Amino acid sequence: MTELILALDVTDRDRALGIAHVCAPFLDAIKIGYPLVLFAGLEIAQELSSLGLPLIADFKIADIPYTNRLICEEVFGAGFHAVIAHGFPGSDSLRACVDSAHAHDGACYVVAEMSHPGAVEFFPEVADRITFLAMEVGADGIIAPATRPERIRELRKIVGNRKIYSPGIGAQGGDWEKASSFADGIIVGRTIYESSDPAEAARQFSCIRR
Ligand code: NUP
Repeated sequence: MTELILALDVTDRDRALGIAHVCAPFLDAIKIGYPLVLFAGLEIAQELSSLGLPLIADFKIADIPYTNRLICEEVFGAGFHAVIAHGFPGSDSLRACVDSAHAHDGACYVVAEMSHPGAVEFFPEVADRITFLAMEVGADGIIAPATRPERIRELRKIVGNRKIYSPGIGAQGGDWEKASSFADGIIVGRTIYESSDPAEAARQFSCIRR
């Protein structure tokens, strides 16, 4: 079964909480990034905790090891269960995120290749190296593009049975069916939260992904 992760990029706290509550029965995790945290604060993690779902902080952490550690400590202290980090700052920076995540019984996922059109300007050439690095430092998995499912399949050869989560379904043009045949989970934002009936949209994804 492919997991369904809601990307909750809603910039209104009450609307975000409402959508999360009605979609929760159909979700395996909720991913929260800068849009919601900058509007609602890190406390949003506590406010969502009653749903009992893993909360992934998509801050694409990309700093020096010391700063990465500070960011991760704050994120896990706030109640998140996983972080998403960039791999390009290098092994020491990434290891700081992985070590902090594991010290909190959490997970660290690494952006191997991004899903938007401009990603092809840099990412394809470094994606394999970033993925090898992610495996070497003990990351729990990678983020790979649903918009280019053949890349998920390629990166799977490096990742083995660690996780691959894929954004880019729907609004970015990615096809859920192709992505879910190679990924462990799909990350879906606008197609669910901009729907006139977010719970029904999430329910439909939860049916088709089985
Ligand atoms: O490569 C990436 N592409 C991507 O869309 C890495 C990501 N983390 N994301 C995130 O996935 C993006 O920031 C957003 O939160 C979500 C996709 O949302 P949507 O395009 O389904 O609305």
